[in-house]
Amino acid sequence: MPGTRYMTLQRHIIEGERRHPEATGELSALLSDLSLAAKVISLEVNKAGLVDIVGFTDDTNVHGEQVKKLDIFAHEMLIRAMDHGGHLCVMASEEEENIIHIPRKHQIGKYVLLFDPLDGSSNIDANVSIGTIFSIYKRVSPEHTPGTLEDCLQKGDKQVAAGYVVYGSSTIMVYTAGEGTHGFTLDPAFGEFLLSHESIQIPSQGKIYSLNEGNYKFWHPGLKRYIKYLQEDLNKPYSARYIGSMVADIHRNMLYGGIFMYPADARNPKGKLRLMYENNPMAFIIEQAGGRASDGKQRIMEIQPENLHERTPLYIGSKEDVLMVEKFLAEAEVLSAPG
Ligand code: P6P
Repeated sequence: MPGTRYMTLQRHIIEGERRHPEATGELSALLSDLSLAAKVISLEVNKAGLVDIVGFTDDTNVHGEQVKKLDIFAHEMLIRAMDHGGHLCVMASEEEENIIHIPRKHQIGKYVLLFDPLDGSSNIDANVSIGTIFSIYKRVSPEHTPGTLEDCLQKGDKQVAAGYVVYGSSTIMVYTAGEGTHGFTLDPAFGEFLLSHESIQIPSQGKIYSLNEGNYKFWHPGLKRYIKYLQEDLNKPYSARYIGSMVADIHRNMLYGGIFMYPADARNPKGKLRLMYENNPMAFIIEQAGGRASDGKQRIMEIQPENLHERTPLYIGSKEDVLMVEKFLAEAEVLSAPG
């Protein structure tokens, strides 16, 4: 349409790179390669109900969870799309036990890519929104050598970029390269991601809380008090919204305001979500949008990872809401402290 300013993802990335004269263009190319993989995965996810790609495989992943065929497709698609661009020295996937080396025949680059290929995949058959999450670091091991586990075990504060793709009523790619958080909606008419959410700012306080209340009896006493506070002590109680697909839950809360929680509990002392593939990238995205992400005590991105698949509790979203739940958790610790 005349006068419409089409800002594609590629153009947005390149314009961001132009603001950094020292940039080599490698990160831009890496993000562009990821957007291509996202388009292909989106195509498969959106026709999953039509072809025999849905349904459980007889495989289980490194966490013993039954794996859906689309999980495997997305995992393999990302590796195939990313391993030959010459920008990476190593990859790691939530679906793979160990680090993924770049084949010898391909050039080795200076970046590290970690990803959760298809988060929320247990929702596929119910046509609930699911997502891909990615996190990018600069390597710390010597250049032109194969990447190492150390390259993959960096604090979240070291990320140079992070993003997610939510495959829902439309396919939206949200990314940050440290200069704000921006969202792009895939226009299937010409297969481009177009800028739809520029410089997202999450409300400092929301009206939505998201967590699995079925785990109530296993919760920390401070969390029980916090949830009762949201339900009983405010003029207008918060709304409970929980899709069970973190990319969709966090995306909604980032746009509307609110808090998503996957806490530690009596059964899972570290919670369920993975630090490297889910919590760190989401924390970078949310902090760049003015929000906060913690494990209930410290910022997620300050945590020094010890292993590739470690889990941490996650409280993420509007800054005031996350600070409030941290306050309830801390007060309960004091109350339950011996002596
Ligand atoms: P629960 C999906 O399996 C996932 O990893 C996240 O996307 C989601 O937020 C969470 O697990 C849901 O877990 O225990 O509430 O079913």
